[in-house]
Amino acid sequence: MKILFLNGPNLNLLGTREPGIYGQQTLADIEAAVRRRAEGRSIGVDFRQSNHEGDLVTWIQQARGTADAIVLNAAAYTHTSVALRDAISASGVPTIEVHLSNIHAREEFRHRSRIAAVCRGQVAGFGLGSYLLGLEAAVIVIESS
Ligand code: CA2
Repeated sequence: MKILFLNGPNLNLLGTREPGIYGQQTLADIEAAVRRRAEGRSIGVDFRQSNHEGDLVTWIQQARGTADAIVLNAAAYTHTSVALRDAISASGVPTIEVHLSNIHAREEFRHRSRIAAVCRGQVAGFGLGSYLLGLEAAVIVIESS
Protein backbone atom coordinates (compact mmCIF):
# COMPACT_ATOMS: atom_id res chain seq x y z
CA MET A 1 0.00 0.00 0.00
CA LYS A 2 1.12 3.54 -0.66
CA ILE A 3 0.45 6.43 1.71
CA LEU A 4 1.06 10.03 0.73
CA PHE A 5 1.93 12.45 3.56
CA LEU A 6 1.35 16.10 2.66
CA ASN A 7 2.41 19.06 4.77
CA GLY A 8 1.36 22.66 4.28
CA PRO A 9 2.83 26.10 4.84
CA ASN A 10 5.48 26.87 7.45
CA LEU A 11 5.81 23.26 8.58
CA ASN A 12 9.34 23.44 7.10
CA LEU A 13 10.10 25.71 10.12
CA LEU A 14 9.32 23.02 12.69
CA GLY A 15 12.00 22.64 15.33
CA THR A 16 13.46 26.06 14.62
CA ARG A 17 10.75 28.33 16.15
CA GLU A 18 7.78 28.17 18.54
CA PRO A 19 8.89 24.91 20.21
CA GLY A 20 6.34 25.60 22.97
CA ILE A 21 3.46 24.97 20.56
CA TYR A 22 4.88 22.61 17.95
CA GLY A 23 7.69 20.81 19.81
CA GLN A 24 11.39 20.50 19.11
CA GLN A 25 11.21 17.99 16.32
CA THR A 26 11.88 19.00 12.74
CA LEU A 27 9.75 17.85 9.82
CA ALA A 28 12.66 15.57 8.86
CA ASP A 29 12.46 13.99 12.34
CA ILE A 30 8.73 13.41 11.84
CA GLU A 31 9.33 11.89 8.41
CA ALA A 32 12.00 9.57 9.88
CA ALA A 33 9.63 8.44 12.65
CA VAL A 34 6.86 7.76 10.12
CA ARG A 35 9.25 5.75 7.92
CA ARG A 36 10.44 3.75 10.96
CA ARG A 37 6.83 2.93 11.89
CA ALA A 38 6.09 1.84 8.30
CA GLU A 39 9.22 -0.32 7.99
CA GLY A 40 8.69 -4.00 7.26
CA ARG A 41 4.92 -3.54 6.78
CA SER A 42 4.75 -3.24 2.97
CA ILE A 43 3.83 0.41 3.31
CA GLY A 44 5.34 2.83 0.82
CA VAL A 45 5.65 6.33 2.27
CA ASP A 46 5.83 9.46 0.14
CA PHE A 47 6.42 12.52 2.37
CA ARG A 48 6.21 16.09 1.01
CA GLN A 49 5.88 19.71 2.15
CA SER A 50 4.98 22.89 0.31
CA ASN A 51 4.26 26.48 1.25
CA HIS A 52 2.08 26.81 -1.87
CA GLU A 53 -1.61 25.91 -1.88
CA GLY A 54 -1.50 25.00 -5.58
CA ASP A 55 1.24 22.40 -5.03
CA LEU A 56 -0.93 20.72 -2.40
CA VAL A 57 -3.95 20.81 -4.73
CA THR A 58 -1.90 19.27 -7.57
CA TRP A 59 -0.47 16.54 -5.35
CA ILE A 60 -3.94 15.65 -4.05
CA GLN A 61 -5.23 15.45 -7.63
CA GLN A 62 -2.28 13.25 -8.65
CA ALA A 63 -2.92 10.92 -5.71
CA ARG A 64 -5.94 9.50 -7.55
CA GLY A 65 -4.74 6.12 -8.83
CA THR A 66 -1.24 6.49 -7.35
CA ALA A 67 -1.83 6.52 -3.57
CA ASP A 68 -4.15 4.45 -1.40
CA ALA A 69 -4.56 7.14 1.25
CA ILE A 70 -3.41 10.65 2.10
CA VAL A 71 -2.35 11.87 5.54
CA LEU A 72 -2.68 15.64 5.37
CA ASN A 73 -1.47 18.40 7.67
CA ALA A 74 -2.77 21.35 5.68
CA ALA A 75 -1.45 23.75 8.38
CA ALA A 76 -3.05 27.23 8.04
CA TYR A 77 -4.85 26.19 4.82
CA THR A 78 -6.92 23.89 7.04
CA HIS A 79 -8.90 26.92 8.13
CA THR A 80 -9.19 28.75 4.80
CA SER A 81 -8.95 26.54 1.76
CA VAL A 82 -12.00 25.66 -0.29
CA ALA A 83 -9.53 24.63 -3.01
CA LEU A 84 -8.05 21.88 -0.82
CA ARG A 85 -11.50 20.74 0.22
CA ASP A 86 -12.60 20.47 -3.41
CA ALA A 87 -9.38 18.64 -4.37
CA ILE A 88 -9.82 16.06 -1.57
CA SER A 89 -13.42 15.55 -2.54
CA ALA A 90 -12.66 15.25 -6.27
CA SER A 91 -9.69 12.90 -5.81
CA GLY A 92 -11.76 10.34 -3.94
CA VAL A 93 -8.60 9.23 -2.11
CA PRO A 94 -9.35 8.59 1.58
CA THR A 95 -7.72 11.42 3.50
CA ILE A 96 -6.83 11.63 7.18
CA GLU A 97 -6.50 15.16 8.59
CA VAL A 98 -3.68 15.52 11.12
CA HIS A 99 -2.43 18.33 13.33
CA LEU A 100 0.45 18.52 15.76
CA SER A 101 -1.49 20.77 18.13
CA ASN A 102 -5.05 20.43 19.42
CA ILE A 103 -6.65 23.00 17.12
CA HIS A 104 -9.86 22.90 19.21
CA ALA A 105 -8.01 24.12 22.31
CA ARG A 106 -6.41 27.09 20.53
CA GLU A 107 -7.67 30.37 19.05
CA GLU A 108 -11.26 30.32 17.83
CA PHE A 109 -10.26 30.75 14.17
CA ARG A 110 -8.43 27.41 14.36
CA HIS A 111 -11.52 25.54 15.61
CA ARG A 112 -13.07 25.40 12.17
CA SER A 113 -11.54 23.09 9.60
CA ARG A 114 -12.72 23.63 6.03
CA ILE A 115 -11.44 20.17 5.08
CA ALA A 116 -12.76 18.05 7.98
CA ALA A 117 -16.07 17.19 6.32
CA VAL A 118 -14.36 15.62 3.29
CA CYS A 119 -11.73 13.76 5.34
CA ARG A 120 -12.27 10.30 6.83
CA GLY A 121 -11.26 11.57 10.26
CA GLN A 122 -9.04 13.91 12.22
CA VAL A 123 -6.10 13.41 14.61
CA ALA A 124 -4.98 16.48 16.55
CA GLY A 125 -2.94 17.29 19.61
CA PHE A 126 -0.34 14.53 19.83
CA GLY A 127 2.67 16.21 18.23
CA LEU A 128 4.70 13.75 16.20
CA GLY A 129 2.31 11.08 17.49
CA SER A 130 -0.49 12.60 15.38
CA TYR A 131 1.43 11.52 12.28
CA LEU A 132 1.96 7.98 13.63
CA LEU A 133 -1.75 7.76 14.49
CA GLY A 134 -2.51 9.20 11.05
CA LEU A 135 -0.46 6.39 9.51
CA GLU A 136 -2.37 3.76 11.53
CA ALA A 137 -5.71 5.37 10.61
CA ALA A 138 -4.72 5.28 6.93
CA VAL A 139 -3.82 1.57 7.19
CA ILE A 140 -7.17 0.80 8.87
CA VAL A 141 -9.07 2.72 6.19
CA ILE A 142 -7.16 1.02 3.34
CA GLU A 143 -7.48 -2.47 4.82
CA SER A 144 -11.21 -2.07 5.39
CA SER A 145 -11.94 -0.83 1.88
O1 CA2 B 1 -1.09 21.93 14.73
C1 CA2 B 1 -0.89 21.84 13.53
O2 CA2 B 1 -0.31 20.88 13.01
C2 CA2 B 1 -1.30 23.00 12.61
O3 CA2 B 1 -1.74 22.44 11.38
C3 CA2 B 1 -0.04 23.83 12.41
C4 CA2 B 1 -0.29 25.10 11.60
C5 CA2 B 1 -1.46 25.89 12.18
O4 CA2 B 1 -1.75 27.00 11.34
C6 CA2 B 1 -2.72 25.04 12.33
O5 CA2 B 1 -3.72 25.83 12.90
C7 CA2 B 1 -2.43 23.84 13.19
C8 CA2 B 1 0.94 26.00 11.61
C9 CA2 B 1 2.20 25.36 11.11
C10 CA2 B 1 3.30 26.35 11.27
O6 CA2 B 1 4.39 25.71 11.89
C11 CA2 B 1 5.36 26.49 12.45
C12 CA2 B 1 6.45 25.83 12.94
C13 CA2 B 1 7.45 26.55 13.54
C14 CA2 B 1 7.39 27.93 13.61
C15 CA2 B 1 6.29 28.59 13.11
C16 CA2 B 1 5.27 27.86 12.52
